[in-house]
Amino acid sequence: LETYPYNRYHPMGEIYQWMSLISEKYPEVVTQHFLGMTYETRPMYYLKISQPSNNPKKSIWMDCGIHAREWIAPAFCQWFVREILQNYQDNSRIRRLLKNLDFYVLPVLNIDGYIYTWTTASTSTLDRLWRKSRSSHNNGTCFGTDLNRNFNVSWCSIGASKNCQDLTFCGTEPVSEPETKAVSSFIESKKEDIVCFLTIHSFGQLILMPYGYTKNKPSNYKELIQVGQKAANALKAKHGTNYRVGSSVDILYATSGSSRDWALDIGIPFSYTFELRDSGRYGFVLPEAQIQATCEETTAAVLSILDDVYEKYWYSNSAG
Ligand code: 0X9
Ligand code: ZN
Repeated sequence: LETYPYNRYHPMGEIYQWMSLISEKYPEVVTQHFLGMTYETRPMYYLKISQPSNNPKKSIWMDCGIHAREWIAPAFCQWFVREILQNYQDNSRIRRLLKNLDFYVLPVLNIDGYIYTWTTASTSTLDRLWRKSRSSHNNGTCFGTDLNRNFNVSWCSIGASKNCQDLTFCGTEPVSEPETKAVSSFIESKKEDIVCFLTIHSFGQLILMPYGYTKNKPSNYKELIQVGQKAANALKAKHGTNYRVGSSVDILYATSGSSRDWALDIGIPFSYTFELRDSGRYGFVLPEAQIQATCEETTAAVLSILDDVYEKYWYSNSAG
């Protein structure tokens, strides 16, 4: 584990191993838990990072790799977990966060798709760029649901397709896929505790807030913008990378059935999508040479959001 190369992309087998190793090495802070099975019957595990505390705690959720080809996302989840584990004892900021927040991290949401982009990457550029899951439709004539169109929020109303050939195929009904079922039911079961929902994608250098399915603004829009803008500033301070902050539908495009909109609508106030580097030169195929800087700056942004989340709940607790 000491020598695990965090500045490289890893095939799924190595990520499974990494999850086991890290929970063996830091058993008092990180534990591995079963979340559900993928379509192709692979186990999905999340990591819970938690410290004993007398304070009433809140929780945050972060998932990476809902889209198979966005390899920088799982790389970031791993980087972030290491950052927390290496620093929670000596760094007062991270210690304070962990005293007040439990972290749930799902390093690869779309495991079947991720494996598909790896196993066929050497023979076909097209498959390196696979996006969806690997569920079979129309008697095996077409494959994959866009898991980020399959959540139960304004399902398949806009920016999604009912044609299984399409990149944004929304599935046969809301939450038709085992992966979205697993994530939805876990989050539902913990929604009283979870106050922040982060879902990590690439590319575009954006911090996106709800909504994607409507131009209506969420009731906490101003606060979401403020917290998001502060995060973008913290990110830029690391390596000068520019991010834009705004509603998905305003600064990207319309989408329905996305996890982030669903999370906000079930009551999780701080819900964001990150679109990591770059802004188009390499796109989904971000060179490994950029992993470190991307993860450093994204860590700064996520910690900025978590500081704000912590402060908000700490002050409201202490105020009664
Ligand atoms: O289209 C998507 O699902 C995301 N972009 S990506 O290039 N990573 O595929 C954007 C999701 C933003 N969320 C919503 N618009 N709801
Ligand atoms: Zn994506």
